[in-house]
Amino acid sequence: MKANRTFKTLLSLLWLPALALACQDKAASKPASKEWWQTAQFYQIYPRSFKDSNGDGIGDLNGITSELEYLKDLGVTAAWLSPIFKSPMVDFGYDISDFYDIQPEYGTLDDFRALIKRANELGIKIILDFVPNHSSDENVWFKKSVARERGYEDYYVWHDGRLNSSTGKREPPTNWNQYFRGTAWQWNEQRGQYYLHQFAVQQPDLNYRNPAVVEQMKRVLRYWLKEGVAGFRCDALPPLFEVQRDAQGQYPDEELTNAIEDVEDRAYLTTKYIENQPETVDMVYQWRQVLDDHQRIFGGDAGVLLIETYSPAWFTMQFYGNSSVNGAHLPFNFNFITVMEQGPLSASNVQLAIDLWLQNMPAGRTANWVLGNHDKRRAASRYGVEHIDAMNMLVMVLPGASVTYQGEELGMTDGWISWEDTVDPWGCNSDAQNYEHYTRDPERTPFHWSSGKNAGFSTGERTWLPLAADYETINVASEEAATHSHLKIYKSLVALRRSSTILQNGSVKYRAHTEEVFVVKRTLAGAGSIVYAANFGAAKVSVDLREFDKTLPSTLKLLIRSVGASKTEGQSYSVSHLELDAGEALLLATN
Ligand SMILES: *[C@@H]1O[C@H](CO)[C@@H](O)[C@H](O)[C@H]1NC(C)=O
Ligand SMILES: *[C@@H]1O[C@H](CO)[C@@H](O)[C@H](O)[C@H]1NC(C)=O
Ligand SMILES: *[C@@H]1O[C@H](CO)[C@@H](O)[C@H](O)[C@H]1NC(C)=O
Ligand SMILES: CC(=O)N[C@H]1CO[C@H](CO)[C@@H](O)[C@@H]1O
Ligand SMILES: [Ca+2]
Ligand SMILES: [Ca+2]
Repeated sequence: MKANRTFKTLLSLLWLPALALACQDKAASKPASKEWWQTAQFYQIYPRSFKDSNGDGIGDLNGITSELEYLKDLGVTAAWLSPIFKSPMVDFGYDISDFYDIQPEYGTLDDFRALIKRANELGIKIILDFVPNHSSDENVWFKKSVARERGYEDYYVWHDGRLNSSTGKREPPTNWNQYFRGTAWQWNEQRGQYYLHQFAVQQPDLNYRNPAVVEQMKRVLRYWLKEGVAGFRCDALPPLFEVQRDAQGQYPDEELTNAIEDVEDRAYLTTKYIENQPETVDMVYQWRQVLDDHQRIFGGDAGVLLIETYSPAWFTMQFYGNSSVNGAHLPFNFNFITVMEQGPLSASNVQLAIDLWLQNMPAGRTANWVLGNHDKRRAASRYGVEHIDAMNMLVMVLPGASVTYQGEELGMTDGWISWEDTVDPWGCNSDAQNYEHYTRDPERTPFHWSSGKNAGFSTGERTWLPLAADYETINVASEEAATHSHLKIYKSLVALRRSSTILQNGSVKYRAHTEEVFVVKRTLAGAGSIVYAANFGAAKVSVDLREFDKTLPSTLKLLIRSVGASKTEGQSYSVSHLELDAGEALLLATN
């Protein structure tokens, strides 16, 4: 989704570039044993583009199962799969026609069970995408609702619309826009009413003010928990609830933002009444209860709830829960995407992104760090390939959990997709001149396994999206074969985080040392310190880290370095004259 305008305003207010204070993590250093998700490395799989097992050019479940060894080798704790449920694929699985079944082109329920079984054997947890806001218009619930079948009349958000007093014609109930451009209301001839769709026309919004819907969606959660999933990543939370209707059954219009002239764009209007309602927070607390109840009854590890919400901090942080109720384990922290989109890659921007999370996070909760997903330009394209190691290191040296979108470990960049090959509805709702601004296809191109046919993704004649051009050099096989590669660095990072008590339990101190150099120090009494230093600038620099922390010893031992760096692991380097090439990033240790 596009960066929210309110959030931008908030950011400009909080923009304090020169503030070089070291901050202590509130929740860290607490000597309590951690739960699995608190230090987890999550890995997002976009199933359509991960691995194709049958040559139809579309990734599938058996493909994922066949590559679970790869995830094991990466060392990740859990994989979350973008939607694998039955779907007409208008929004590539985010339009679900049966929440209880698998999309046939991805496989069967038995294939899914085989995937879970193999993942269990390898010690990898599987998390599913839960898409609560809407279903597909081909879902039987919607068909029954259109037909006003008993029990389904109010499953979706229906409205008569309003009459235009000057033309006498029927018009949509409000001026609300969907995310994918244009009105959020669609007239349904059969029912004789409009329905709300905050996303595409084929994605009608479920009505969460109907208790039957709330209960149905909890059933969905319980159903997949029984199939052995380790939790859910909940999709698109901001639009879950809309404001209550007034006494006449009407909804209010949104106001002009004056930020943009394109009347079709979501950002043309405010989203006061259609996003971030308090009832949405409470619904997440209820889902958490479903997961906790499941664990209480059936035992096993805690099921985890991850939340997708591009919302301002005041709203996002509420998802964690409050002093009396637990909410989501981890509301995704998108600051490395949203905050860093606002300006050039710089140490002060990195600091702002971290500050905005840690300073707003309620005490005792667990932080998390996300670099990308299938809605955003790939991390290596956004930050620059030369900074991908620095960013992968950063999310793993900071306290809490982190999330990798498939390909970030390789430094994969975006593909280029012609207008003819464009399939994303957001792109398709635009036109041949402007689609590149909206389309999300470039970050969804198939994963690169090798430099062979279709990058080893598929044996078929064609793939559902064309490959990115750089697959011959950026792929698993060649990065495995190289002495130094993004992939090898990524694996060392995961291994270090899994074994290091300092990274798991240590306190954190960080700052923009200069406009270019960012420094993090993790410390655990008795175990020592791990120091991260990265140069986001374009020139070589020499820094004195004693200015950052007087207690550092005169030298530090190199643990992990970015691909181009000329330093050697295991060697010691001066703390007062630490030289960093442009784009260089290091992890160093006190012993
Ligand atoms: C009523 O229709 C006219 C003519 O199409 C239009 O200009 C006007 O904005 C409409 N009024 C409302 C309240 O939508
Ligand atoms: C916590 O959230 C619950 C559920 O929304 C609410 O009823 C309760 O008042 C909140 N408690 C505090 C202390 O904010
Ligand atoms: C973190 O600290 C807790 C409590 O002191 C300890 O039980 C746990 O083993 C530590 N974690 C690691 C990885 O050392
Ligand atoms: C990152 C992500 O999951 N984005 C999805 C958010 O929800 C909409 C609608 O379900 C999808 O179109 C996005 O792909
Ligand atoms: Ca396939
Ligand atoms: Ca909704």
